[in-house]
Amino acid sequence: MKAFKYALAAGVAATVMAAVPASAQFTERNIRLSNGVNEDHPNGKGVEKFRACLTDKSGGKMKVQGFWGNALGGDLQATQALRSGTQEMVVTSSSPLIGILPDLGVFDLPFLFANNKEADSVLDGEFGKYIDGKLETVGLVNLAYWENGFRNLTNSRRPVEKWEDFKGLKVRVMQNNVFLDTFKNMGANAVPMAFGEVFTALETKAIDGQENPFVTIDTSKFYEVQKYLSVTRHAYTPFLVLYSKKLWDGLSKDEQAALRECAAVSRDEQRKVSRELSEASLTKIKGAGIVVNELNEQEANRMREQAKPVWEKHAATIGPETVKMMQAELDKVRKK
Ligand code: TF8
Repeated sequence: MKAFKYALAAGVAATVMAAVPASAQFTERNIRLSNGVNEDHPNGKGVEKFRACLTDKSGGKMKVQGFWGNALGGDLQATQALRSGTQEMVVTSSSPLIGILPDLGVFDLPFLFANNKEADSVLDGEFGKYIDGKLETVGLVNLAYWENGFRNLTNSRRPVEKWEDFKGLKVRVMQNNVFLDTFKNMGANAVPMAFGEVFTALETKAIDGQENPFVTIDTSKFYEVQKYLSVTRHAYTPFLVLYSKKLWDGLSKDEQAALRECAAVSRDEQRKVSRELSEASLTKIKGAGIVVNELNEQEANRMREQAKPVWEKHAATIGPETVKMMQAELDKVRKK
């Protein structure tokens, strides 16, 4: 029996050794990776894949410790911890970070992407790399773009079927001026608020509504404290998978390569799960008694028109070059 156990242990060790070249340089590391969302969000599967991939590539040396539901602070707070080198990683929306890098505001422009294909092509292509370069200058290494998703409006007052229905609704928006203006411009009473405060604010009716993708409305249980969901798809905000540049610079080339490869592998998994769960989440939300409405084409177009001044107003702050480059990339994708 003992011999059998030893043989088994040796076998396992051999498998691990075989995957990692003898010359590779890996050090025992504990990588703290925080998330604002809960673990049943698609990010849970993304992180699981990331962890498994890193274990494999580093022979078990690089360990990933996931934190969920803002346990290490909100998106912005965690990102600042990365910049000062006191935390390794965060998966965060780009939107709350525009104070750190104004160019990120380009992703917040209303009705920027029309579908997943546009978002994937722009984020995984030249434009994504261009933003990655800018992020490095502010102390952040972006390993990949994961999916947060197309955002939809929920509220407790009435169905929103045309832009005039926003009038007077007290809607929580992210701490982001592009979102603030988009909702003000629709006539809503927009209230910037950190994600961690949203559930309670909805529950106590301090606010009427909020906007997020179906998977977040589901896994953060907003559907329990909301009555109406309007499929507005007014923005697609990506997740950044960030590593502290300060700590990154102390990693070996092998460790850096493993992190990049694993972030890309888990990106594919995270997006796949996000898209599958999106449908399931919508079904669950409907099943919970939320009244769901789509926008008809005419009203969707009117909403898009109504949002246009926000582009003009914010192009200068985001950076005209960045907005122009985004438009050129989108034109390319749309021609394909
Ligand atoms: C928001 C965002 C958040 C994400 C998450 C906390 O509404 O969409 O859901 O940033 O990581 O604040």
